[in-house]
Amino acid sequence: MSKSAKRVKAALDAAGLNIEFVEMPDSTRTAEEAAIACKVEVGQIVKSLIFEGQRSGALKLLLVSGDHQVDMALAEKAVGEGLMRADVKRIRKETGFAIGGVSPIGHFSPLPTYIDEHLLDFDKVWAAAGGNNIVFEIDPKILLDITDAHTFKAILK
Ligand code: 5CA
Repeated sequence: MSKSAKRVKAALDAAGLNIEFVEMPDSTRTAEEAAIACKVEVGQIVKSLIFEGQRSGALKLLLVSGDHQVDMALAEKAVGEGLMRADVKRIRKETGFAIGGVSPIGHFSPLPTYIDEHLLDFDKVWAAAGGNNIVFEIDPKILLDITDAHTFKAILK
């Protein structure tokens, strides 16, 4: 397992969860690819998107269903400030994850987290485990709990 995946595993263990990671033979880099690999609806894939607060400069983590997209006005309302996409190099340096493998948990330091309420419609969702072909399954309510997330509304793609 990569260092990044080990960090995700350690964070899940610390939250009292014993979750098996699944290493896929094919890429899970995008939500569409992950849905095929996991044999689930694309809506059940968790996209872990990193934004930067325009006022605070702080990174914010938005967990969005694979069949939803962020509506900037709704997201900014939830977060309480303007948002812009974070720089890829900054994401790598500050979270420890590369695009395509950003996990909802196990960042170098925890980020303020917001979860698309649509993810809570499913019994199980799948998220990146720190690499571009490694994923894990989790109850979205537990994901909300362990990331201390606020809910927000995203919109259908
Ligand atoms: N492994 C899958 C889900 S299991 C995954 O990580 N999906 S994702 O949607 O969270 O990650 C890909 C996302 O990274 C894209 O939706 C996009 O928002 C973002 N992304 C891709 N390329 C770039 C880029 N060049 N700069 C900033 N963000 C990017």
